[in-house]
Amino acid sequence: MAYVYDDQNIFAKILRGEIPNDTVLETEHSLAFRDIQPQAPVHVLVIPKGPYVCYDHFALEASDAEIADFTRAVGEVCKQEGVQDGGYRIISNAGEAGVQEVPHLHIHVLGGRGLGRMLQ
Ligand code: DGP
Repeated sequence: MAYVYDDQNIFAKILRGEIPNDTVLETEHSLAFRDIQPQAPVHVLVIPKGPYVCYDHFALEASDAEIADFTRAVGEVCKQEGVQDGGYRIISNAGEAGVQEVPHLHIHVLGGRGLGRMLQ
């Protein structure tokens, strides 16, 4: 499949500094910031800086350095936000069926409250 990245998406604008954000972590290849519509006391979005539409695009085409950096950034956010002990959920919506609103890969890190059971 050919991935088509739209550089006018909101997260691309955040990465270019055109839209403000509440950054919690920045690394060489990743940025983490608070979701504008938080669904839990902790709701952070972690994105790669590269132009990747969704998880499979990133996992299949990003460099090992980008993948390592991003994976580590998600873990760092969990640590920094203090959700390791109480537990958390990470989610990445992709495409139409996944109801992905912003077409730049993002991992939601949710925590700080009981999140209920998602999968039966
Ligand atoms: P989704 O693509 O459905 O996985 O969710 C996109 C999320 O992005 C949604 O929880 C709201 C958040 N969001 C949308 N626009 C902005 C924005 O301009 N700033 C921030 N911080 N979050 C945004």
